[in-house]
Amino acid sequence: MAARGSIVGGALAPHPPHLVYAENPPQNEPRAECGWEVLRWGYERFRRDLAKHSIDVIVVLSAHWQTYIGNHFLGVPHFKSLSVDPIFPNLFRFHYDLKVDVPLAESICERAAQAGVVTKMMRNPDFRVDYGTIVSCHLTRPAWDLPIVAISSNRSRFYYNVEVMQEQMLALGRATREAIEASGRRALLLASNSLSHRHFTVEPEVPEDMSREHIYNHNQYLWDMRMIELLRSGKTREAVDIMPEFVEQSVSEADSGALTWLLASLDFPSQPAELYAYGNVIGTGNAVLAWLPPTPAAVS
Ligand code: 2X7
Ligand code: FE2
Repeated sequence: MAARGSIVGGALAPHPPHLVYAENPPQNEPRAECGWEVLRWGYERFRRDLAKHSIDVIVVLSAHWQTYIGNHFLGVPHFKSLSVDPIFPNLFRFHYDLKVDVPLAESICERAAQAGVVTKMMRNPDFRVDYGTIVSCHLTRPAWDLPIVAISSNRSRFYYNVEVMQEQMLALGRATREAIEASGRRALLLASNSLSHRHFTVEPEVPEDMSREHIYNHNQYLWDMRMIELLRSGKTREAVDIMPEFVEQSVSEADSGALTWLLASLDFPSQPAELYAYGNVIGTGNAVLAWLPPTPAAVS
């Protein structure tokens, strides 16, 4: 069992709204017949493994909350509203109702600032929470019974360059770990991003028509496989080292800094990540993979 004040585990938890659409939860207005089963069943197995662990809070960094001046943190205890995907309003109209662990958010925000990262608490009660945060949290914990800490993506890769992004995310990761350890909370961390991110250009009439769902560029696929192999063989420092090239070559959503932040927060695990699924959504590459402690039954 994890000690108090620790990161219990972490996951790469991609956020295509299509996956929520295909699950038909009561919060989402559109209805689907099926779709993207490999990824959804992967999330299901992840949730089953997660249920063996006790956690108090989910800390998520989302590629779709984009802030150009620093990393921001949700700083209001409760948010309730409707989230509509700007590109796919036909698939995602989700009524969310979520709690925020504001003290932990403040602590990460403050420690990161002390480490030289520009940070800000977001105190607007009418703020609309981004769909990346919502989708990753919903697929990880559909009961919404835990508070979250939500961190924005400072688009430093665009405003500066990918090296600045890396440096800032390493510092933010250290600050996240220290704040969680000091908080007494047992936390699960989520990097909310796809891997390769080349979209198809013509949408099928039926969104869940799986005959149209595949990778559209072999080089992007090769990059996804290279990154996944590093993560599932415990070579996480190498994964961070190749992140700049990965981001450039595969147009990856890891350009949000989320994956680098996750690996730094976890202190570069040498334990192989468990790969639950890899699959395509509108042609993008998505992996559900996690680092969780071995459970007693799994220890020989
Ligand atoms: O945000 C996304 C994504 N990252 C990948 C696929 C489809 C839609 O939205
Ligand atoms: Fe995305």
